[in-house]
Amino acid sequence: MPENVIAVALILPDLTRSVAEEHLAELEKLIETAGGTVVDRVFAKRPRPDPATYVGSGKAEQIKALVQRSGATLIVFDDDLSPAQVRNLEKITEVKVIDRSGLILDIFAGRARSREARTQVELAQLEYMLPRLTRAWTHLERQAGGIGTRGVGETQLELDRRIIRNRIARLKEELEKIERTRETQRKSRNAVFSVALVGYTNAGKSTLFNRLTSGSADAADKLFATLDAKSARAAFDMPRETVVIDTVGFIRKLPHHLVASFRSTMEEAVAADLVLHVIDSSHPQFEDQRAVGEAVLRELGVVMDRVIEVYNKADRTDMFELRRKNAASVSALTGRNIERLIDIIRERELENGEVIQLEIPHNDARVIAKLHDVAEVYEQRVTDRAMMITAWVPRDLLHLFEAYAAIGLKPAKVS
Ligand SMILES: Nc1nc2c(ncn2[C@@H]2O[C@H](COP(=O)(O)OP(=O)(O)OP(=O)(O)O)[C@@H](O)[C@H]2O)c(=O)[nH]1
Ligand SMILES: [Mg+2]
Repeated sequence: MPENVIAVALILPDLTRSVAEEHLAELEKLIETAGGTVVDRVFAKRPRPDPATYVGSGKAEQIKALVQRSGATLIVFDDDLSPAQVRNLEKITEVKVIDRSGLILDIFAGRARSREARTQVELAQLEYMLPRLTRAWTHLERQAGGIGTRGVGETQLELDRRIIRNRIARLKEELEKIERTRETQRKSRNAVFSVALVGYTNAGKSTLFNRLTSGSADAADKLFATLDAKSARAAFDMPRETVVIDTVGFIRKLPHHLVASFRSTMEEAVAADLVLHVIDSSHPQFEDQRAVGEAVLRELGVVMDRVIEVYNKADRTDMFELRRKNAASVSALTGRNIERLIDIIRERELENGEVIQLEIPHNDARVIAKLHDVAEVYEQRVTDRAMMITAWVPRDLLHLFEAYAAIGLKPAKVS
């Protein structure tokens, strides 16, 4: 889409000018991400959107004049438009009109790599397209029916709709299949501790992911640089094997079709033992972005107890001191305070298990090996008969060692 674009936003009564400008700045960034160049921006102050033209017919005429002056070939609106609004606006301005959802879908379509992401994006695009099909085909409606014209008598529009509906059904089936495989993989990874990075787009999730793993996720000053969930083994020391999961970012007014189709990807993150909500604390709208993130997490059913807020980009604000529970202030870019965050992650993991004392006979080498594999051994003493071991064991694996508990499964004191 190497196009010259006019970006349009409404200022409704509950919005201040500066907030509206921030929102438009975000839209511009989305447009640039899609490959467009913003040549003009338009605000329309209104009590409510106009049902026919969204901005009102006077404003629409002004936009038309701007189009002619700037040679723009596309107009992007910061809100979702009805099919009728798009039709009317295109008629007035004589250029292509898309809304926020259409733009985000375009970006996603250009980014999706994995089979799952591609399937999800196509599904979202078709669902977005379905109710908007009318305009292209209205001239074919009301075609005569009757015997001998079955199929032919069906309007082109209905035919197209049916093809799309069939395709949607197929994509949904395919996604279910992918999800089932994913579910099986997840179950087999049960013994692994998982940490998911979620948050607003451009907050620094992938940069943090690269810090916490020896991974090489794409980190870039672009919206939606990441579209495929990615996971890698943690590069820091943990009581048991730990994976870190990078995810697609959230955005204000995310098209709801996308939220639905990206659910399965997000569910992987939601099922994680620990969720790090990454927030760009240097962003003028960071409080809003935090709220958007939290709302999405709640909607996905994440219990807030499992969430740690990571105030990132603290190098820009120089606010590394954060006396808030379940939160850390870091710079993923410079690495500052990352150790503190890792301590928090480790502490959380330790809460998922217990420190116990075990007495394992020497000839039970397999048990000892298993213990070293899944647990954190604090102390190990050799006696004539057995190994006396003090170890942290994940709660769901305690049963494996029950038979060897030296003093029952009571948590032991460690000094
Ligand atoms: N100054 C500063 N910049 C950072 C920090 N962390 C990330 N960035 C920059 O912020 C931009 C976005 O970083 P990403 O890691 O790609 O962000 P993301 O959350 O993965 O974004 P999406 O995948 O697009 O949702 C990049 O230009 C990073 O270099 C930080 O701690 N300080
Ligand atoms: Mg990313």
